[in-house]
Amino acid sequence: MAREAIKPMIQPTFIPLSDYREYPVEEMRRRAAEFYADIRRRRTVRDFSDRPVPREVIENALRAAGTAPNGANMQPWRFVVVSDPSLKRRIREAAEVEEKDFYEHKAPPEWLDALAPLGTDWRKSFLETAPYLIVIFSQGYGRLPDGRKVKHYYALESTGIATGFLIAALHHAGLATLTHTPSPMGFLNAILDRPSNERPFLVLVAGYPAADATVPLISKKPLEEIAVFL
Ligand code: IYR
Repeated sequence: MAREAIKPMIQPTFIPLSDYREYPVEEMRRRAAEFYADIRRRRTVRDFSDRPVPREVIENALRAAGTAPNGANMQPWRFVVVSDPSLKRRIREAAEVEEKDFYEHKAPPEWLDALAPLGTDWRKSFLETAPYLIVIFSQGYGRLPDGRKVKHYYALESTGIATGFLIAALHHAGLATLTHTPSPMGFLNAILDRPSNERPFLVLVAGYPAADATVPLISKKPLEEIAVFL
């Protein structure tokens, strides 16, 4: 027997789409080209300066991340912004323990080969040098004030989209970032005192690049390799 439709208790409220902007098509072309030209300058940086960054810049980048599309608008993310030197040191020390194990024991040769062009190793001094570590957690479920669980949908996909917005926002502001994924990342819950429904997603290192920063010579796939038009 077909399940009877259960009417949700909450009815939607609709408002006009008043913030949408249509651009004349030439302006649209120009904007698309300019955005690409700007975002393609973004590089993952591993040499950071310790120069301070205004907290307001980080706050607005996080507000931008918080506008990301996400499953059922549950906004299943939590950004823990770490600037305290002793917390940064503890994160570096714990990350380096995991990373040393990864590079020296756990990583299969194929993985190490794939990482070779990037020149990475287990040393993560940037975790102490950079002014901000934004530790991003994904909430598999939420909690109501009374402690009951609220189901989240597409939590990891949603957190990934928000993280993309955050990286783009920080780049737009003129900061460099590094997406760092120590593996496993459980130590982040312990150090940052996060509850068990929050899973570490990645550590986004943010700041100015060091004056003598270098980046690996790598390339991005051309459009023909990443897209198909049918
Ligand atoms: N987590 C390690 C290894 C690493 C893995 C991938 I996949 C990268 O794109 C880069 C590094 C590290 O941070 O060094």
